[in-house]
Amino acid sequence: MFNQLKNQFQSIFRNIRGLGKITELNVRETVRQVRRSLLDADVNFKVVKSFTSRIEEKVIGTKVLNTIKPGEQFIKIIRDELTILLKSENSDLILNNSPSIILMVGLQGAGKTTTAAKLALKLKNNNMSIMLVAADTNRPAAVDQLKKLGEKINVPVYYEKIKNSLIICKNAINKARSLNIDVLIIDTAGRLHNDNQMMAELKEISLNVKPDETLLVVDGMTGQDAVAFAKKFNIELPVSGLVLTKMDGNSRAGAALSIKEVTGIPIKYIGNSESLEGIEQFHAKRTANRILGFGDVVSLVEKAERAFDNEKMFNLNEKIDNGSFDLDDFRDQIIQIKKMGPINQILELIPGLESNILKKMNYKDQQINWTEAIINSMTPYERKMPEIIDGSRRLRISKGSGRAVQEVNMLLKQYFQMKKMMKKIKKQKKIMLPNMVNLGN
Ligand SMILES: Nc1nc2c(ncn2[C@@H]2O[C@H](COP(=O)(O)OP(=O)(O)OP(=O)(O)O)[C@@H](O)[C@H]2O)c(=O)[nH]1
Ligand SMILES: [Mg+2]
Repeated sequence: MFNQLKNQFQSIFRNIRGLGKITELNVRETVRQVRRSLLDADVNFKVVKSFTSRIEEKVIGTKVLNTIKPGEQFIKIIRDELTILLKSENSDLILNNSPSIILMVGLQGAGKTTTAAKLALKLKNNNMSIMLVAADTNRPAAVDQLKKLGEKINVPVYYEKIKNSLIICKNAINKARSLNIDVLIIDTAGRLHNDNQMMAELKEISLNVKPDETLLVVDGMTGQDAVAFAKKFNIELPVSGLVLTKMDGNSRAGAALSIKEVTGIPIKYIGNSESLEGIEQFHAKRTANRILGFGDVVSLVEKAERAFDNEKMFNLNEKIDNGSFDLDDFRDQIIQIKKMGPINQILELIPGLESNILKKMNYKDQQINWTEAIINSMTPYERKMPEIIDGSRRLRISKGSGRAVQEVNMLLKQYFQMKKMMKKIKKQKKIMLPNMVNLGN
């Protein structure tokens, strides 16, 4: 996400940090570079202009130049301003009714149906009961698409074989009431620009169902077009929040950085993959950190907390302690890491890992599947006692998993190294623990 801009900010920051002394002249030069990078990333030119002049004013006005670490102060100002640019008062969903209603609206193909299902899964995982409503009666396959998604995530989908989407919505609300559903998510038909009839239909639905949230789904790849559309759309229908989709692709940061400032509507979610887990709540500060290349530790920890099973973590600790960590445990770890999402997206959250290093690592998500395939091709005994895996066993495992023998060798080498490291950790724990007790006294 935001790779192009991230690279540019990293090189700007390297320059600032390298400067022994910062003068008004090089403040101007740096601000000029920031301006150019933002424009290259397709950020709205008015937004860029006011953003950069605020930075320039603050850096020069607050006498940053005379402080001990002017470079760091300068960077902090950029970070604070970027957070302000992205921040909104109400970026959480406000769901106070029973059922609460979320209306998904937007242009054709923006990602409404997919986002409806992603959101359903997310809220369901927060212990809410959800129902999806197939109110797109325009496209024949739309109902089936939502039904399939609903099946995948085990969320009921309300549909009817009639054309009138308002009636479908009304009936769905009654059904949701009778089933004590907490949140109803209505998927509507995608409209084209200037489609008045569709707009009238949406307005009618909105007036009648009185949604708690009207989420405008915009395709992040379309940059300033998305911003202009959101602004126009908001005049016709009150939008309570934005979802920017397809932020995983080559989308530049343009839409994300301009849309709140231009439209005044908060960004509530970001779609970052085609998979149904590919949605994240939008946080201004975390996003600013990511754009500037500072990583996002909070999101990383949250992801890990969700993916890692507490009991398994406890067992792992014990296994490290008694030296019984085997390849079954190794596989368990892999499975848990896989649950955190695509590896590249996880790596992006690590502070200080510059994007050019990431590129060099060129980590492929299949790699983790290949490792799993190799372990799966071992017998249970081999997994418990990896020491017995000799040349001929390695050959058999390689054939069984369809991976080269070198890869099998590499995996075993990594495993033995890991085991060695665990022994060291265990020793350190022993040394540290008595010391800590001493400190406590
Ligand atoms: N990579 C990626 N693809 C996405 C994302 N969100 C949606 N898509 C893809 O975009 C395409 C369109 O998504 P839909 O959810 O059908 O879009 P829609 O707005 O409901 O489309 P209509 O109902 O035809 O107006 C699908 O192929 C989705 O898989 C995302 O965050 N990342
Ligand atoms: Mg759809």
